[in-house]
Amino acid sequence: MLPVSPSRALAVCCLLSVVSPSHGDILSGVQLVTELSNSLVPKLFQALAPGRENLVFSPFGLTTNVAMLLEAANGNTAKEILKALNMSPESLPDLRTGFKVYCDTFEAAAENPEAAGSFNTALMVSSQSLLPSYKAILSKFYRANITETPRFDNFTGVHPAAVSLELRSDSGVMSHWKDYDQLAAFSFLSHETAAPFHRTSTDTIPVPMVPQVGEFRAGRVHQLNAHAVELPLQVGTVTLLLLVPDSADNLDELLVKLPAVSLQQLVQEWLPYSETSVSLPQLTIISSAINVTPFLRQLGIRSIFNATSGDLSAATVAPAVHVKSVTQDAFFSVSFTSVNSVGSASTNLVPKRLKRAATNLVVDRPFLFFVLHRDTQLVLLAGKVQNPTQVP
Ligand SMILES: *[C@@H]1O[C@H](CO)[C@@H](O)[C@H](O)[C@H]1NC(C)=O
Ligand SMILES: *[C@@H]1O[C@H](CO)[C@@H](O)[C@H](O)[C@H]1NC(C)=O
Ligand SMILES: CC(=O)N[C@H]1CO[C@H](CO)[C@@H](O)[C@@H]1O
Repeated sequence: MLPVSPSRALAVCCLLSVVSPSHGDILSGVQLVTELSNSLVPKLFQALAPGRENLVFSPFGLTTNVAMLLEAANGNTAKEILKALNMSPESLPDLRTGFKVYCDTFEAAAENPEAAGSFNTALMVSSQSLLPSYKAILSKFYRANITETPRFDNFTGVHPAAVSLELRSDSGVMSHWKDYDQLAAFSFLSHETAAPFHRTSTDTIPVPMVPQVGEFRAGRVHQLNAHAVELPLQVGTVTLLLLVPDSADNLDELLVKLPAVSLQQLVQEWLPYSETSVSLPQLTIISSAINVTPFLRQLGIRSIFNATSGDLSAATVAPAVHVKSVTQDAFFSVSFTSVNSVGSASTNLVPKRLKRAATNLVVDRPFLFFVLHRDTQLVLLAGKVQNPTQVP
């Protein structure tokens, strides 16, 4: 293969994107966004998991907000963000293409009544009007919802010189299990509806369990000392990956080992399809409102928060601009039809589903979950469950 210099690749890429992105550009854009976003997952767990029993967050929502800030930044502020993301400035066209493809995909999925209940939005509130060129980029590539709330100095009637930006993402998936009607029938016949859940090796609580049976990607991942299974959801664009440590005390170890593993590789290469039976706690509602501002500072993105040192001149001509906060709302819920509502007609579906399972997993200890884009393993949502009985 001929070596292609980065600058030449960029020139070709920009030429093509004037027409429309080629298949290759789309693939590399999607791969860039997937890697960038998924690389934040272990770091977000490290930062957010301590002190929270149950947690859900959206790495993709955060990555979208950070990319919107990168688009706003110039000079050293842009360099600081690129360094934190481990990204070269030449990748910006790929980044835009990747976000546009994902935003289009999630938007199309949200319009499909089957998938209603899956949403992902990036929002920005500015205390002054923003440059039209910046707003055009945000709406074209990031589908951002921009709110401008111009304030005036009421002595002089002019805009105050200082501008503040607030960024937020709002991501959630609310779904039935796939084929939930048939699973309810299975559960009616043979499933234990409650099981002891080991919150720690010494603390056990009884929790209601949901059965899943089928041909799933599943297996033990020795690199993580954990079991993994990918479960289908009725919202077809995403799947649910569970990582269950070997014992109740191994969750912290799992979090430490997570950075060494690519979820793409884990799902596509390490988990063979096999006849699988899983019992897991009902994930009725898990939701978090999280201030990710401290996380971004920790990542090395600092000057945007300081009106003196930050350069956000691509977003506004105001002499002093700073980011007030970056927050996110994340939500996950899987509803399950009560066993009592199963009609007798559906019980004849059961024999086919009672094949002997090669893998048998009872999720009776703290675990991690990931809502993944089905085809690329982009993590839309990630989280942990340590106390399944906790209701918000
Ligand atoms: C944009 O956000 C505002 C404030 O959250 C909301 O009221 C509005 O409906 C949103 N617009 C769109 C198009 O999503
Ligand atoms: C903001 O940046 C200026 C100039 O670099 C620096 O002097 C000041 O201490 C910073 N303020 C904060 C709160 O970090
Ligand atoms: C609170 C208040 O008086 N706000 C006014 C400040 O000035 C602007 C522009 O002159 C008005 O639109 C606001 O109503």
